[in-house]
Amino acid sequence: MQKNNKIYQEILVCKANKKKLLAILLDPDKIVWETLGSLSDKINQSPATHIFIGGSLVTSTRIDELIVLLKQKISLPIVLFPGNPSQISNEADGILFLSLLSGRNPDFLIEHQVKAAPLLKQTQLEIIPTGYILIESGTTTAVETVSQTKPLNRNNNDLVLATAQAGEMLGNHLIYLEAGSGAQQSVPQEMIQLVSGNLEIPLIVGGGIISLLEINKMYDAGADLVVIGTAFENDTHFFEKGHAFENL
Ligand code: 1GP
Repeated sequence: MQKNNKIYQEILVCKANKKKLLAILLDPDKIVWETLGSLSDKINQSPATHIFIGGSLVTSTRIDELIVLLKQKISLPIVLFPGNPSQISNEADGILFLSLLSGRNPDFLIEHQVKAAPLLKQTQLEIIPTGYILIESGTTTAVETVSQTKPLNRNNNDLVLATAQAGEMLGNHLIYLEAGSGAQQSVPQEMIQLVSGNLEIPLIVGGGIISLLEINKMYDAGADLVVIGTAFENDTHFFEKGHAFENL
């Protein structure tokens, strides 16, 4: 099925070597085009290992253009993180082919994927099947609103673990524990520890992470890749503040 699996193989190698990964999430709707050059410089100066592009509510029709411009300056892998099939771009290197396992809305479990499959067949994108699990985080997040699903209770570790393991057994290559963009509370560390300790496949954690210290705590708990969106969007100096990363 897959045209290549370079991005995923590198993630596996990093996991095996305990090298932690960091994705900067860019929402195409929030790009200030005039400052894309300096944004690219900041990304190059940051410890980021991947760029994720997407969001729950993206309306921009300039995703191709954004990726082409980023690629002129940045050599990191660019991975789509789409809220729906309209965010597919053949300019990217790969796509998280997400299934929202925490919800029971068939549209986000399988319907969008059925619509996306013929489109993806025509691209060269590396397709990375990803079990996506939304965790309660204090407020109603965009993912919850758009998907019309409820997040899993942040105290119900057993249910989150069973959901992640079901995702792995279904053949997903990654599990993504998501608190939601701009979440009040990020995913609890005990939950990350439990899930990562009982999965073979790599674990992504994102949503509401706003300090370098917190990123390190996520790594220590067992996250293989951490996603930073809002904190970098609000302050492109975010990665210059505080101490260096221990694990990157
Ligand atoms: C959202 O996990 C990502 O899908 C990133 O969240 O914007 O809160 O960093 P933040």
